[in-house]
Amino acid sequence: MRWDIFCRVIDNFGDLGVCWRLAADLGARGEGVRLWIDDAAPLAWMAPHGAPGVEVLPWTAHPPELDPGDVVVEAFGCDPPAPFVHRMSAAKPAPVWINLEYLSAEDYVERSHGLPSPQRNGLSKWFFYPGFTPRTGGLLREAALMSLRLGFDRDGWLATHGLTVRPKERVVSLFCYANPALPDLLETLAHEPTLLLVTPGAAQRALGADRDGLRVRGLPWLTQADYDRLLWACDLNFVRGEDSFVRSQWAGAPFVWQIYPQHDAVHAKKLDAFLDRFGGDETLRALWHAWNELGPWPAALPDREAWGHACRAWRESLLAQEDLTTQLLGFVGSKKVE
Ligand code: TRH
Repeated sequence: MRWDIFCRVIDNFGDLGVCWRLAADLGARGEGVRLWIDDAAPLAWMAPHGAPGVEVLPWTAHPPELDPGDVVVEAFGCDPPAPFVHRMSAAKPAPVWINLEYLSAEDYVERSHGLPSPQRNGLSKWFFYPGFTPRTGGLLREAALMSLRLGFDRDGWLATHGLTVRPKERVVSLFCYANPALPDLLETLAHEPTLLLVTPGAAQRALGADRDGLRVRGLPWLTQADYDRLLWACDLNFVRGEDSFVRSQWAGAPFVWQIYPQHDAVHAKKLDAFLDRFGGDETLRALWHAWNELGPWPAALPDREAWGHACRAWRESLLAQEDLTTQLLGFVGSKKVE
């Protein structure tokens, strides 16, 4: 099929990150994708070589006047341009119109996933919710992901980035927003030998020099594929937003999520909804709350072995679920015959 994916960047990299990942995954499955984006600049580091089957188009004030394909995905309610929507309603047959929503573990997702929203032009827009349970649209997971993860050469990959792990050193990655708990984290990490690998942006700006027990190394922006490998290389990953959060779950190592903060504190509810499903114990909850300014810094990190076990068990439960792209293809197929 021919797909049009519309993406408007609100801030950060998650909007583009998710849309690019979906576009590339569809392309890898033989679909033809046009990704309409208002700011494609981060693709220069996220995906410098592009992806088979994916064409990137500028979403400017006067975007190219192209006819819609078979499926239109509007990411996160971004409202495709009015002339394009007009052409959608004139098309015979009309394309299947999907609104791909933000990820949440909250209960409303199961209730809302797959519902239609009738539009004034006579078309239906279908809500498609990613999620962690079988009654949601699932999570993006490329077909080859787990086999690549299995065959991963950790030391080799680290070496290509000029990094060597010392004996008995723990490796931790850090991708975060500005975070007042950072000094507490550094203090805690330094209790045992740690190599801290820090992504660009807020994390790097806030970090100082090495100290006893803690070696700090700044990284450049990595490609999406290489960022996965960073997560695979680490014993503990600090992630944020939406896409890196999901990728850390596929990595299978302990992870700590800094949720995207919202003004009305709805993010606290969203964070707890995930913790409730994940089933973390009190030490884990305390750490996650502290990292999100929702509680005091805990005395210790969760028990490493139990934490690792919980993350691998969680990954297994997610692997039992169909991935988002497969589900989306099935969903679109069912709407086309109606
Ligand atoms: O950048 P983010 O904070 O994005 C956020 C969230 O999606 C949030 O929910 C949304 O409301 C807001 O954007 C607008 O975090 P996220 O979702 O992890 O996206 C980062 C992307 O960048 C992800 O696709 C991984 C990618 N990435 C790389 O490709 N290379 C890198 O080196 C790093 C650090 C990230």
